[in-house]
Amino acid sequence: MSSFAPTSSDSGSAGAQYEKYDAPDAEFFPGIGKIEFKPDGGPADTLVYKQYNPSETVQGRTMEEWLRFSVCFWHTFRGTGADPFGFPTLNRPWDDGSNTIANAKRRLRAGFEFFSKLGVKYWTFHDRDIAPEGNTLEESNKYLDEIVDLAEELQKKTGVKLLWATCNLFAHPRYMNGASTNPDAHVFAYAAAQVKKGLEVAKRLGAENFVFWGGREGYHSILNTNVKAEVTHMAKFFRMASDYKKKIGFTGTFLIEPKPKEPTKHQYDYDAMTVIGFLKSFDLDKEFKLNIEPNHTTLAGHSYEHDCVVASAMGMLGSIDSNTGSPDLGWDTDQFPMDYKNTSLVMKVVLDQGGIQPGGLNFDCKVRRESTELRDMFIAHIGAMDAFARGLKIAARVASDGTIPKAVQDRYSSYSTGIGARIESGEANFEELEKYIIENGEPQRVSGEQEHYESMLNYFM
Ligand code: XUL
Ligand code: CO
Repeated sequence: MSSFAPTSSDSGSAGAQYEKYDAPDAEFFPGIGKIEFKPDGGPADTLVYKQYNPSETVQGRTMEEWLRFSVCFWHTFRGTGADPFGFPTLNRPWDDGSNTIANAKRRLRAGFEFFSKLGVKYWTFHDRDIAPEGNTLEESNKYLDEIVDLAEELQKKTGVKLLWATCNLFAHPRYMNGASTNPDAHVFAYAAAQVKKGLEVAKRLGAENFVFWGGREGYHSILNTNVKAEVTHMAKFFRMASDYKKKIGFTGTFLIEPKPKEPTKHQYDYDAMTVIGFLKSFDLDKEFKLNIEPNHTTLAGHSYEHDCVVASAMGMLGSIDSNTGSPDLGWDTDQFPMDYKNTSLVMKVVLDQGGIQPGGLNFDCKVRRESTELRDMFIAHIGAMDAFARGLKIAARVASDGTIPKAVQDRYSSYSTGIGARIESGEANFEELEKYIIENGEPQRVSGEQEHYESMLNYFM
């Protein structure tokens, strides 16, 4: 059996070039200072904010309050640039590639320097991103505790907070047939034990949310799969997690992150409406909200903003993994979102529902494997933060101008009076509606004016 625990050969720092990063005051990004707001920056000034001004007020709140940006640890501090066809490419001079506590601590210190220089207030992680997995649960928990001690210290020192934590229930071979949907109850139990610890850690670090992404909760072949058993077990797992959350007094919001496919051919948490239907079917909808990732939304065949719109309409939009894909590729490329139209449509949803707190905009994004330098990590985040800041300002102008919201409101005005008001209030029935049609005949044809709306939006871009 292969070992997941740190081995004696990698129990320390792998060489002198890494040792300087072991010092508590080591600098990981020399030459890059705190990123500043410089609205008159030129096109090549990609290491300054030109749109994101954290203290600027938009619709009664600061940009920082609306946007609640977060850096994810897995892509940004565990990504190497390796892909199924090639080896690591990214220059991360502190990372010796070893599975040691010393290396984990260097990555974490690098992370907090990065968050602070960027000026984001939140971070996110999976349990196994920040600490090595051991050969037993007890060993893994011990490593995690040691790293969480440091995370707690760095959070205190920098003021950076934990937007959400999650458990990696998909990478280890034990989870190859699923975690809570695994046909083997022994694996279900392991996943439960791992999430129990994950919740304790989340509570300790003051996580404002806790995410469940069902990375292997689905199937590749229906021939070997009992769908009813699997989704029922998943619901039982969520119920137990919710019970334990209450038991330990963890107050963060539980979020499920939909994704239609990859790694399995069919994932049970296909998209926002599917997850909402699942939660309602198992009476879990009061315990959970959704963490929407637009790259997953487009993989499900929807437009970028669709799942944010649907989740919000149902009162279930809890947080956003704000990335983008390449719809021409058809897999999860986790790119940094740079498109103003996409960010405007998402921020319109956030604005209309009164904010995303206690969720945020988490950059579940990775730099391209060709973007090898440390400055590329900054440029990517800055560009995406600027895109969302610009999107916020556009959405705010759409709202304060009022033309588009008023036009949409007018489009539904027939429900305010007469027969429409009786439908709204639930008083109307089929017999009454039939009588209404016999008396009033054919409805008038009313233009949907899609092009008019598209042109109006472009006015604000
Ligand atoms: C995978 C994905 C995950 C979740 C957390 O596609 O988005 O990183 O965000 O497990
Ligand atoms: Co995600």
